Amino acid sequence: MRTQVGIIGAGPAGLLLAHLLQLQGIESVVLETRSREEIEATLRAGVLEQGTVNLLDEAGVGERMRREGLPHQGVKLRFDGQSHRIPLSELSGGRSIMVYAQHELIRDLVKARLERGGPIQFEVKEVSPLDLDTRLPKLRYRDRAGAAQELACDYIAGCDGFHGVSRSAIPAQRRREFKRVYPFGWFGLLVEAPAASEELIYAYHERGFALVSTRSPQIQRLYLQCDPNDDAANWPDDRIWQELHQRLAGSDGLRLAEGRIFQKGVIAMRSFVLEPMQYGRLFLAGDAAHIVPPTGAKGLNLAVADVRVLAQALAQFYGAGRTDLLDAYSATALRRVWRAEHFSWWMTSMLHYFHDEAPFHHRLQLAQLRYVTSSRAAATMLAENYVGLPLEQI
Ligand code: FAS
Ligand code: PHB
Repeated sequence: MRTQVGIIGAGPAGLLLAHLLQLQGIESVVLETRSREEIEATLRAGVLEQGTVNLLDEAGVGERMRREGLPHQGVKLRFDGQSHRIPLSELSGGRSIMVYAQHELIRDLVKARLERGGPIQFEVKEVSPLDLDTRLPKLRYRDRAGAAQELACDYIAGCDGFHGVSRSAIPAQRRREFKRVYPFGWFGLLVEAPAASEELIYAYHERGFALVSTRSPQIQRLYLQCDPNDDAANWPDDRIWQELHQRLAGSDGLRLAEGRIFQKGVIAMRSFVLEPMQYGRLFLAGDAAHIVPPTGAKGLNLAVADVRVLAQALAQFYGAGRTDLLDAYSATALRRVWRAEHFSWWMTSMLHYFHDEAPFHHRLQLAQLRYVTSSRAAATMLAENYVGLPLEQI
């Protein structure tokens, strides 16, 4: 088999890249190890930056997002029992965020792909990228029926997430890895209950961080700072509610509505960057090349930013035979990656309780929170990073 661009992974990075290329008349084949049902049911991110929303609109896959997504113009930081609103839109020239679940976006992208006759091979196995430093790289794999297949490509896009194969296909001596692992994780849950707040609440508390997010007026997404090696079995519902009420308690009458918890899971917290994000004719995008702790809500948005740059570079190659944007892909993408890495580390450091740190550290965190919620300059820094710097800016 032969195609122009072989794409490993049908996550937001792989599917959006395939779509953007198709809009430019560039062929691609998406190889995915899991089934359509599995990828459309994977619970992950929930916040889309302004730039991501605009790109999905421009690419013609934003209709359901507009209909069912929840635009938010602000976000709240909570500490000492009080919530403090950061007016995101007011401080960022009218930009905002959209709360729209990642798996809903995956459904939209799979539907658009299949309706346009674009190939996605689900349930493939043993994907291995080969001949990456030649003019005809290949993807060997076993298809759903188990038959050995070989896909020859001009270029390969590694969009297979943190645990995929594409990163390790880069020789060790040709890659540098930058990482930080945090001494805590997030315990995430989905609840059938009315929203406690019309905007997200990031809460700092000595018992640990808590996040009040949402999916719809009936379904809430809640997170609690927990031990990274914790197990959902250690969290019976009454312990969850008790912990949430304690961490969100205050004199302002905020009261979380309880309800049926129908999903629980522990999420690891790490920062990771691979440099460069390219090797020969292999280009990495999204979690395959970088991970951010979810505190800054950047993971999905970075994947989108990467494939926007990569799609433009591939379009320039196929349209004008030029490779300067492809040659600059890694450096271009990494500028935004490091900005998001810094912002995500900064939000994580400010809002989580470091149990092993001295009380001096906790006082510093409170001083930081008081400054960010009282200084227009500091709040503007948070706001413009949270809604996302314009994609064309960095
Ligand atoms: P993805 O991991 O989404 O997709 C990669 C795809 O490649 C998967 O479908 C996988 O099955 C497939 N694949 C893997 N190996 C393969 C192989 N060898 N061959 C073929 N296919 C292969 N971000 C937030 O902003 N907020 C959150 O709350 C949040 N929660 C998260 C929770 C978890 C558990 C995780 C892991 C991430 C979370 N993130 C969150 C970050 C998340 O949104 C990612 O940044 C986003 O999924 C990245 O998209 P992709 O790069 O497309 O990778
Ligand atoms: C979510 O809604 O899942 C969510 C929101 C904000 C974050 C992380 C996750 O920072």
